[in-house]
Amino acid sequence: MKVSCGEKPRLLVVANRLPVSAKRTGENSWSLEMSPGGLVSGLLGVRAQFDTKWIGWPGVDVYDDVGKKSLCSSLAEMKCIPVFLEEVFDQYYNGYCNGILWPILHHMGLPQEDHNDRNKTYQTQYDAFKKANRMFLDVIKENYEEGDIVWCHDYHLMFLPQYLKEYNSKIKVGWFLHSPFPSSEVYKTLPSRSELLRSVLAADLLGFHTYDFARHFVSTCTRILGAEGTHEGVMDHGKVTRVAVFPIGIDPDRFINTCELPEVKQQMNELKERFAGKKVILGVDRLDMIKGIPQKFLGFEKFLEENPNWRDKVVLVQIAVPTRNDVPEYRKVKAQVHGLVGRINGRFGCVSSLPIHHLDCSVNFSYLCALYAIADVMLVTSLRDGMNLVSYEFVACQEAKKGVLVLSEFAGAGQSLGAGALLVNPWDVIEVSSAIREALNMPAEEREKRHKVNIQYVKTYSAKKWGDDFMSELNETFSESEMRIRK
Ligand code: ADQ
Repeated sequence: MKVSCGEKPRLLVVANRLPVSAKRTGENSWSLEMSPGGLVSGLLGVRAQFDTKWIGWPGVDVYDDVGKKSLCSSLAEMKCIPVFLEEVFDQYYNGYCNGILWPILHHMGLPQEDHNDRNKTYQTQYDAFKKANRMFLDVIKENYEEGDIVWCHDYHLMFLPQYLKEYNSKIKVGWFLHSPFPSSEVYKTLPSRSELLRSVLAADLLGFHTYDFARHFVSTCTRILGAEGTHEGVMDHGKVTRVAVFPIGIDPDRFINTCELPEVKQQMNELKERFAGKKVILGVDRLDMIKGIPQKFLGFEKFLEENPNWRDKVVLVQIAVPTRNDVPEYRKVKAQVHGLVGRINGRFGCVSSLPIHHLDCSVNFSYLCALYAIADVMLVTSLRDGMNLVSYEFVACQEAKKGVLVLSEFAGAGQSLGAGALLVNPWDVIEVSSAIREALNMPAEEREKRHKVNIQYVKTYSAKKWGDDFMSELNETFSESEMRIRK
């Protein structure tokens, strides 16, 4: 492996989005802000161990050369390299990635549209998807040095492993899926199902959050491609692709240490004062249909209906950062969420107090930690979720309070934190309501016991471990396949 002068191995992380969003402040000037999201949080823990460069879309359309050049140099200071996707972005990202792949991977199937229109739209979006993957390849080619490891992330880049190997079969390529992988019965509705599978199989190592997702992937390859499932992964046309499980984590110390800062303690005191006399249930999600925010509100409404004695003693604080506003389904879910907040606050609120505080916004890191730390209950009701790092972040901030995590069994985290959390089926409003009651009434001793199990897991299965494990498996897999080729 070639090592840079910093003595660390070089790693090119390639993901749809850079970890920062750029905003133009002048002809030649840009402001750069960290963008929220699980992938970013997970990879922050990995960057330290490698000489890492991040390649991805900068979150903004730039059409002029002056702008492109100045943005490149601003981003270079943060070891980020932009891929300018202007011409294809809408069809690639809003269309194919978020309109087609995202719902399929989350078990929702293809969106219902007029059949003829759909075929036409599908083809346009699919072509844009391929073109965007080629544009990522072009930027990698400009920056690749022999020996670099290329780690591709997520469903946006399903063609990249194949393109990379066609360019240079010696590149060490890993691909990690941050979302679930559905059963083959759902996946096979996708018109381009085989091409996409074959393309990711070109990688040396494929990673998934949970055993179930990896198993679904392997059996999908056997059923759709006629490939063979082996103990290593998938064998297709004589090529073995390693498939393995790497549950992502967070950097727990970052959260634990932030909770100790005086300004964060001050924010906690202000929040405690603001909600004095009430228990706080917290929700923190991207405003996405997979996060089950309407189901969360329906469960909470049921709880208020069935437990009148709690009505003036509990508040649900929901911080929902809007995402993917250009996709119609997301606008629909936003409207549905707002309708439910109005209904529940109308039914159970009074002039001086409302049961739901719903904010469509992102909050800064220290305020997020303060919110996690003062909450009595964290309510995660994802309908499907690759992992759900919010639940890990809550646990890391609860060293003092030892609050209760109510967690969807359909989040990957349901498998990792299931022993310490109260698991729920978010579709079952009665079950969610009962779990809220149980969490609010849970004795301190029981809370402590559950927290201990959770925090131990969160500290052990950190983002650093996730990155280390993926990288060492990739190195090992690559050396083995090199040896096989030499033989
Ligand atoms: P996400 O769907 O973005 O990630 P999640 O893992 O919960 O979901 O991560 C969300 C991140 O965004 C957290 O770090 C959280 O702190 C931050 N965040 C969310 N709402 C916020 C708000 N209002 N203000 C500030 N920050 C906010 C995808 C998959 C997940 C998978 C991750 C990582 O969908 O299933 O766990 O990638 O693989």
